[in-house]
Amino acid sequence: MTDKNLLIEIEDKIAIVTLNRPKAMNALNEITLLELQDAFISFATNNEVEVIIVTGNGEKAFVAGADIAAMQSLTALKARQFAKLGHQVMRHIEACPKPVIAAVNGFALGGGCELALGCDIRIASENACFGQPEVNLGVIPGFGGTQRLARLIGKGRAMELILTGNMIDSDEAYRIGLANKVVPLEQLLDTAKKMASVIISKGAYAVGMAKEAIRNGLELDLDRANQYEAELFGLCFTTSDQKEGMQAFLDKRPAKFTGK
Ligand code: DAK
Repeated sequence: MTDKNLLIEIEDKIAIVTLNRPKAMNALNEITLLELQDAFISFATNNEVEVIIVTGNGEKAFVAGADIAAMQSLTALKARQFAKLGHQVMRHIEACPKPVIAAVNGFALGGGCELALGCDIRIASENACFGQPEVNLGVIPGFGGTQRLARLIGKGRAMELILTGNMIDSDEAYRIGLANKVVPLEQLLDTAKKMASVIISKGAYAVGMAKEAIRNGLELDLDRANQYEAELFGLCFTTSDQKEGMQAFLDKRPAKFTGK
């Protein structure tokens, strides 16, 4: 598989995945989705990667959506396959045992907003814009937007964004909890890397368990979710990181985690 639609750089345990179709505002076509899928399958087991940052090439767009030119003439069957592929990719991102930060550097529309929603944390540049404009095209969000947006920002706000197709700026995205923070564009990647480094300094096993507990727990009722949390909490006590973390606290020294 070629990697021309995606640029992948790995440094200091951080993988930076850059959507690289700037002439089409980094729109997601089938090949790009397949490349994203391959990338996330490999990150899951790559010991050189502990946090992944997803961003877009250029200063205008994170991802302006699914590729409208490629979608326009799809048959119903092909459209269903395309939507399924998108769902699969978002699932690989969500299920990745390593945290994924979206560094949203411009338009995050349609499938682009859905890609950001599939990530664990969203940092937006001041010029970022979010929206689910699919109704303008006579369709509905097809990569999980109707579900994840409502889960993240609540039913009423998701209804408004999806039914009007309106775009919101980064301040509004921050206000409603769609963006975790907003920074000037030139600080975006550094901010994401700094956050990634903070996460990497913790025990990788515990970080992965915490992600899993939050993600899967949200799909359960509270009693089952708490039970699930207790199981994962117990599992942490099989690790040397738990022993090291607690001993280091008692010794009043920084912990040296190994991710084991
Ligand atoms: N797809 C393909 N090309 C795109 C694109 C997109 N989503 N967005 C922009 N481009 C291309 C433009 O066509 C243009 O190409 P050239 O004419 O230069 O060849 C180039 O990027 C620059 O765009 P503009 O000239 O329009 O630039 P502006 O700065 O004036 O405007 C914009 C930027 C992002 C506001 C505007 O381009 C725009 O509104 N783009 C479309 C945004 C949008 O509607 N996104 C949602 C896409 S629909 C499903 C599966 C998936 C989905 C739904 C259903 N199932 C199978 C059921 C998902 C749907 C979507 O994501």
